[in-house]
Amino acid sequence: MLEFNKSYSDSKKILDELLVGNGVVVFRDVYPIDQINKAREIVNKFADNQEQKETHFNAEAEEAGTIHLQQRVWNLFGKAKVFSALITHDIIFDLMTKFLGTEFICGSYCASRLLPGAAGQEPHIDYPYWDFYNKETFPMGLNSSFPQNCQVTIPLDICSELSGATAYYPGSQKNLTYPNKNDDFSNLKQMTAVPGDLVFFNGNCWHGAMPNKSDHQRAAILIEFLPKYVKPIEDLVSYLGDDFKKNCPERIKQLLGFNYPYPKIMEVSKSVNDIGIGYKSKN
Ligand SMILES: O=C(O)CCC(=O)C(=O)O
Ligand SMILES: [Fe+2]
Repeated sequence: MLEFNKSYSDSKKILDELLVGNGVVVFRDVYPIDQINKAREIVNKFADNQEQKETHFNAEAEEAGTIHLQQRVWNLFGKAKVFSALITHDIIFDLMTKFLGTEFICGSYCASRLLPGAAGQEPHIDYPYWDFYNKETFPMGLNSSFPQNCQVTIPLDICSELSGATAYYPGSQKNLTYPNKNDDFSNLKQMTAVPGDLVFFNGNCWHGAMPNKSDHQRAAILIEFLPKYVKPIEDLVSYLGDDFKKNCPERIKQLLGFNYPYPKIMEVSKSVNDIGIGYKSKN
């Protein structure tokens, strides 16, 4: 796993590692520990008190009757201000702007908490290909030559081999396929990281939460970033009140997709003609 600190200079090396290298990069010591602890406290409060929410890639845990040990807290924008601060970090905006385009958006913002005894997830790839096992529902010739996703993990607890740090299969993102039981998973690595770190990985890289065999919880924030034109998995906008939407910072507006107005109700839209570069008329 390539490691950097906050003062990296070569973003091309980082983005190449995500696209055509091992698929995972970690930044050490990015967030102050009290900011992470604040986020952790809120995630724990919700995870402790809410009903079990939708999760995914957990068929084995469901069968074993331990799915309640793998918890999700969704809609982090709506939970507390600290989550807006974490997601708008300059490193995230610098790298995602280059990787996914200047109007990249957030497609999901949640926390994943594994309690001791949690079974972990099956190996998978992330959105927009998370149901790529239904290959016939995707366009012909689809490949991973350019990014349409980037995942970010912000550990809230120690993510160790024992506590179920997310596993990944280095380089598997280069060939867009959905992993299955006949694949060779022997070269499995884990995204080991501690609170304060910031992990990026290519969602096409085979990965999944591992079993938590430790005696402590393993919570991590999971963020899905997408180019502006991909339909997100989580409806982040409907959760939020007008007050939040009007008063949130520009970066949050971008993340919520407000800068890209589609689908638009064209029939009632005012008469505008603002798409196109105007080859002749504007010269
Ligand atoms: O919690 C984790 O370690 C990974 C979760 C994940 O990959 C997912 O839910 O798509
Ligand atoms: Fe995933």
